[in-house]
Amino acid sequence: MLNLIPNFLMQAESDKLGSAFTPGLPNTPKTFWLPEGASTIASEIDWIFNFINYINYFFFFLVVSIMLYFVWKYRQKGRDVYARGPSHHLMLELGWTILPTIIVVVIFFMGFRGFIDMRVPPANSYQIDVTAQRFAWSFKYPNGAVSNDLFVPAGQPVKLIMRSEDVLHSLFIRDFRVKQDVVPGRFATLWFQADQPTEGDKFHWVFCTEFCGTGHSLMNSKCFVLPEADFKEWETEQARWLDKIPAEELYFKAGPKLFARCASCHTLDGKLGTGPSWGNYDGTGNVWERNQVGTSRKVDGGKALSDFIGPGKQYETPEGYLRASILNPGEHLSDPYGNAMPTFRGQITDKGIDALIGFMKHLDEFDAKGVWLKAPPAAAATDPAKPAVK
Ligand code: HEC
Ligand SMILES: [Cu+2]
Repeated sequence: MLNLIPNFLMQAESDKLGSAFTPGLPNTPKTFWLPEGASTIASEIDWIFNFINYINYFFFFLVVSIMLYFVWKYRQKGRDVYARGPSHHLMLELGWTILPTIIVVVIFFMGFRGFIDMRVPPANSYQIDVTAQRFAWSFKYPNGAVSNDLFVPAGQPVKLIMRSEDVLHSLFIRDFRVKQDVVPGRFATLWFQADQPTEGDKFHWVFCTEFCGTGHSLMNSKCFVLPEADFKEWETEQARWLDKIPAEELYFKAGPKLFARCASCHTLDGKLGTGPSWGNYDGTGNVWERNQVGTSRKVDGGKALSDFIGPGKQYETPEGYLRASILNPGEHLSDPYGNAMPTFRGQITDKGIDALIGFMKHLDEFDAKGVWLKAPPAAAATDPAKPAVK
């Protein structure tokens, strides 16, 4: 039995490089228990799931029917009647030991095979680096593009290399039937292949399934599967989108898009979340206005902004301080908040930070959802067939 395992492992791996998964297979249909399966592993997982489920139904009804029958048959008829039942039955004992053992071993082997398939990414996988932080996912592509929603090429194996900036998270793409914990201080990997491009604005949910704090339920992204050529185009576009925007248009073209990465903790309408709203919530003005020297705002448990903003101080200007709040959020904490903001160092470029600060300066030109009020009507029309480039 033991020397079967290495062959079995090698078989699983060679399948992977060969023809185990035929590209272009349709998604597996939605069932009562499971949503539509949209990856090449889905049919295997669903098969095992259904197999175990039917065994459960079978034994559940068997045991419950026998139980009900016995309840009826051996119901107490008189007060002092004790039937002397048989104390041992060899065939029965053997039967209910051997049969479940066989079933369990079969399930184990099927599960083990699926497990190996899921653990061994094909050599030609497309790699995406994933960072989990409270409370957002961020995806980085080989050409340097970064996004908060996951975009993948159809018909190609995709490998995610994942790490956490803070606590335990877990990436779960229900429709792909894949899930992997992301433990701080370690790299975790996961792979899948989706053959069917997502149509229009349809997508597959990417969830965090490890309770990671108050914003956990907001830690969801969308996964779009694009046809190979569209994906290439998206990737190139995504890597360059900021560069192409002239400086004076940054705050309204890039600001709201970048704000999407802050919106799980900061609002624009004055409602407090995990972090302070960027709107005016306490009469000291919006995020730009209240970060000027001379406002009544307090940081670090009672310090005034003038303690560290101004000529010759730690930051020359409020812009410098806001920039530092994004790159080193723990340095000065806005009262009464704790150190809950992740750093965006390496994730948002200088130009992106300029765009965000410009956005803060012009907040009065945006509605509470971050829509630019001065937008000419034509600019609002976007092609609904293509997911918005974030
Ligand atoms: C996980 C939640 C979270 C996310 C995401 C987040 N922040 Fe924060 N942010 C906070 C918290 C909490 C504070 C208050 C403590 C502090 O000052 O670090 C804060 C404070 C700030 C401050 C200074 C305080 C103020 O309002 O005057 C700025 C500026 C800021 N965040 C900008 C950003 C930007 C820009 C982004 C997105 C790129 C972002 N934050 C994303 C939680 C978050
Ligand atoms: Cu999480």
